Amino acid sequence: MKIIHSPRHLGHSGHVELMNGQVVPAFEKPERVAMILNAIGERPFGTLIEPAAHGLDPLLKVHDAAYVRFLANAWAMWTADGRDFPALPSFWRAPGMRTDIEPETIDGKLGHFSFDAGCCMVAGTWDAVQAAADIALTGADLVASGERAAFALCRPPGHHAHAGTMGGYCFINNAAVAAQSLRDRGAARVAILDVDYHHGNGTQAIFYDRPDVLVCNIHADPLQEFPYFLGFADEIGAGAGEGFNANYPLRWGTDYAGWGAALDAACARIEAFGADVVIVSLGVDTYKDDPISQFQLNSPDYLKIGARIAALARPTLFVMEGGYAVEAIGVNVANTLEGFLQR
Ligand code: OKP
Ligand code: ZN
Repeated sequence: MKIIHSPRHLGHSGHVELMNGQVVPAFEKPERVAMILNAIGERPFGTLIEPAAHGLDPLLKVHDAAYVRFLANAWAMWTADGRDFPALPSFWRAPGMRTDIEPETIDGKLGHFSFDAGCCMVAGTWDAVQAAADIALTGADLVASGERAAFALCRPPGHHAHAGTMGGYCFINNAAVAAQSLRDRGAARVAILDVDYHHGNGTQAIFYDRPDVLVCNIHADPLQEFPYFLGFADEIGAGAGEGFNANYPLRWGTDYAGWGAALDAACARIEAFGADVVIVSLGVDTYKDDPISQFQLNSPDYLKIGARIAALARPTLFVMEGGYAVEAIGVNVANTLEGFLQR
C-alpha cells in the first residue's frame, strides 16, 4: 500500500486552542505524524511517496470560493494588523443574525468562516492545508488508477470542515475533496466511512443532499461530545440525498463490543449501497487513552477494524483524521492498515 506524506505539515505548528476556558497548545500537533511514520516504518507496508500538486480547482468543487480565498489570505491579514502570534477567532453569529455578509476585517472574517476556536492559524498553516489536500487527491489518483488501497497521511485533518466553514482543527475537507475527485473520474457511487471519535459534521453537510456519496459516521453522541450540534441518528439526508447519510452515535464509555456492532451496521449499509470505492476517514481517537475522547477501544481492536473494512472488498482510500494519544497513535493506525492488508 502506498503511503502519501509531505513534510509540509510541519509548518502548521505552535498553534493553540481553547480548552476548559484556557488557551493551551493544540492537541492536534506535528508529533502525531512522526509517530505514525515511525510505526509504519517498522512494518512492511509499502512505500512512502510525496503528493502531486493538484492546485485549488479540486478544492473549489466542494468548498466555497470566498472561503478558500479567506484561508489563503487570513495570515497576511492577521499579521498586517501587527499581530505576530497565532490567529484565533473569538466572535460568532447567533441564530437570527446575518449569515450572508462577509465582514471586511480579519476578526469578522475569522468568525464568519468558523464554528469554533479549534482552527488556529500560523504562518505555515495554509501551506500545510494545501499539502494535506494534495495528499488526499494523490491517494484518490492511486485508487482511481487501480490500486487496491492507499493511505493519505493528511495533517491537519478535514472531516469537520464544511463547504464554507472551518472548525475542530479542520480547514479543507480532505476526504470530501477526494470523494469528489473520484466521482469526477467515473466512480458512480462513493462511500465515506468515518470512524473518527467525533462526528464528521463537515463531510455530512457537504454531501447531505446527494445520493451519489453515501456518508456513514460512527462517533460519540453529540448530546455529550463535540461537535454537539450535528450527528444525531435522525439525520438521514435530504431531498435526493435522503437515505444516503447514516449516523451511529454511541455513548461515552463505549468499548469494541458496542463500537464493532456499529461498524458492522455501517458496513452492511455500504454493501447495500453498492459502493464502487470506499474512503475511510480514519481517526484513532476512539482509543481508551485518548486525552480528549471517551471511548474504550484497545490497540488490538484496530486490527479488527481494518479486517472488517477489507471485507467490504472495494478499492479503499484511508484518509487520516484525528487521534491524540501520541504514544499510541502510530500503533493504532498501523494496526488498522495491517488488519486490512492481512485480509
Ligand atoms: C478533531 B477530530 C476547540 C476545541 C476543539 C474538538 C476536537 C476536534 C477533534 N476549542 N475540540 O475529529 O479528531
Ligand atoms: Zn476526532
